[in-house]
Parts: sequence; structure tokens; C-alpha cells
Amino acid sequence: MSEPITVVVTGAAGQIAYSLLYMISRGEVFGKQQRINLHLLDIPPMMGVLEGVVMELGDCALPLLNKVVPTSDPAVAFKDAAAAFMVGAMPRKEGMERKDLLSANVKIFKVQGEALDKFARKDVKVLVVGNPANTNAIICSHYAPSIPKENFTAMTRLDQNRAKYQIASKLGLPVDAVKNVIIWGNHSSTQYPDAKHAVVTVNGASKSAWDAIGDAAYLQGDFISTVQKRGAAVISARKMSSAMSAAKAACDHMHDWWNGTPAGEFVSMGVVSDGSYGMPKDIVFSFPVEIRDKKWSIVQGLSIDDFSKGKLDITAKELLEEKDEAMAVCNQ
Ligand code: NAX
Repeated sequence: MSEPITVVVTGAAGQIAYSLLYMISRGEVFGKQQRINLHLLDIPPMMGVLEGVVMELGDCALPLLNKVVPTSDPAVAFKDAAAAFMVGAMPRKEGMERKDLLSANVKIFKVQGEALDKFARKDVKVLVVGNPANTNAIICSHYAPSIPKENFTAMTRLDQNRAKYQIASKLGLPVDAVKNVIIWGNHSSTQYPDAKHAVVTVNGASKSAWDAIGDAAYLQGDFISTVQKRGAAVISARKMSSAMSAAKAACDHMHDWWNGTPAGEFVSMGVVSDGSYGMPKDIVFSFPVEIRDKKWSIVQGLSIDDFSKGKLDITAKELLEEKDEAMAVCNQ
């Protein structure tokens, strides 16, 4: 067993955290040999609920859990953090657009960015889940200037998993037969789920998912809109936003960041743009990335046709607008 690392989960009394805490504490992210000090941050009115979550974590009798620290103080929560799952935010309700949430939520990420800057390890890996995730991540990074901006990422893995599932179901394949589906851009309805570079394995042989499906109208139509609107569809059915699948996706994202991606495979993550694929710099844009030695790099050289370029431009424009709005809120 190695020395414990400090892992922070914000929004720890909420519904995503309820699934996420168990998965992290089981070793599904940092490995079965890595002990964990779990720091749980939520707001003061939720401390009673959080106490119940702490009781349940204890009752799970999880060997990797070294210590659990519930708190409403960001200074305590982020102290020595090696990894932070930033889930805490106001969730989107039925009929509510993500933009309505922006103003309330970016302020949270300004405060928590400042706390990360002061108290976390300089190599802390920050995954922003709370919406608007991409813009919250750029704000968080902006207010944590002593931490490299590469250490701030936003979650589009749920969208990737949703896209993977759609392709697998369409072909009647298990999900692990599908790889390299890309989510470009914002975790919002402007995201561009792109199957052009996806590969499927059928009877041991790899082939293009695009050719295997053989239906461009579907892949440029219903496939994209189903993935874009899946969050809203879950809210409409469940009357609550995606939680179990969001927790699983957060684990997948941090797992791959910590452990790397297999050769020939890439995953999508919201990362600070360096201008790749002609996208604006300094927004958190979801790109296909490969990960080695806990460092991600954007996969280069993928062909982008006019259809894709149009989609990328739409989502980039939204991210630029969100960033401007967010900076204006933070500067008030
Ligand atoms: P819940 O409302 O169940 O939980 C949110 C928790 O955050 C609450 O306990 C709340 O008290 C806490 N919180 C609020 N302000 C806080 C602060 N300043 N510091 C610490 N904690 C704070 O929401 P849940 O369903 O868990 O969703 C959490 C966030 O994830 C929402 O913003 C939601 O929109 C977002 N999602 C993002 C997804 C993604 O793919 N990036 C998908 C799922 C989800 O919709």
C-alpha cells in the first residue's frame, strides 16, 4: 500500500457524489493499492446530510479509506489535494438552460480556484463536473495562477460514453468494442459528437464505425442530436439530472488521467485550448487527447471536413461567449 493521497469531492452531499464517493473509495480511479484521505466539501446547510454520507462511507468498511474529512471550509477541503472532483454547483432543473446557471455557478469556481491556489498541491489534477463545466474550469484555472493550466479539465466523458453506447447499440455490439468516438467543444447542446474517427471491433477485426454503420444521414443527424440532448432526456424521465452515469464518467476521466490511455486509443476531455484544429486559444474546449505519465496531449492530424468544421465553430463561439459572460460576472 502506498502513502495516502488527498482526494477532494465538492458537492459531496449531492446525488452525483453519492455514487462517486463509493467508486473512488473502492479503488476504481487511483488503484486498489492507493489509500485515500477523502475531503468532502459542501455548503453549511448540507453538513447534516453530509454527516449521513460519512456514516455510510464508514459502514461500507472500505479498506482504502484512510480518513474522511467533511467540511464547508474550502481551506480545509483543498489542503494538500492531489486530485479534486469539482461537482458542487446548482444542478440544472427541467426546462432550465445551462446559461441560466452560469452566473450563480462561476462565482463558486472563482472562490474554489483561489482556495486551490493557496492550499492544494501544485500538481493537483482538477476535474470540473459542475455546470457550465468548461467555463467553470477556465474560471477556476484563472483564479489559481500558481497551478499549471494543464491541470484544469472539464468533463465531457459522459457525452463520450453516451455516444459510445449509441454506436454500440446501433451495431448490436458490446460497448467495449467501440473506441475513439470524439466529443468536441462544450458540454452543452452545441457539443459535437463525432463518429468519423471511431473504430469498432467485430469478430476480432477493427474497422471504421462510420463504414460499419453505413448511414451518414443517421451519423450526421439523429446520432448527434440524441447525444446532445441525452441529459435533457434523462431529466425529463427521472425528474433529476444524470447522476450514476455522471459519477461513472468522472471516474473514467480521472482514471485515464492518472493511469494513461492505451496505445491507439484516445478519450475526450475539456482542456485549455492551444489553438489546435483552428479553435480559439484559452477556452476549455473538449478535444481528443492521449495521456502518458499523467500528462494529456491533444491528438493531432485528424481530418476535419466542412461539416465537422461548421460544428466546431458553433461550439467554440458558445464557449467564447460563456467565457466573456463569466469573466464579467467574476469582475463585478
Ligand atoms: P446536487 O444538487 O444533487 O448536488 C450538488 C451539491 O453541490 C449539493 O449538495 C450542493 O449543496 C453542493 N454545492 C452547492 N454549492 C456549493 C459550493 N459552493 N461548494 C460546495 N458544494 C456546493 O447536484 P448533482 O446532480 O450532484 O449535480 C452536480 C453538478 O453536476 C451540477 O452542476 C450538474 O449540472 C452537473 N452535471 C454535469 C455533468 C457533466 O457531464 N459535466 C453531467 C451531470 C450533471 O448534470
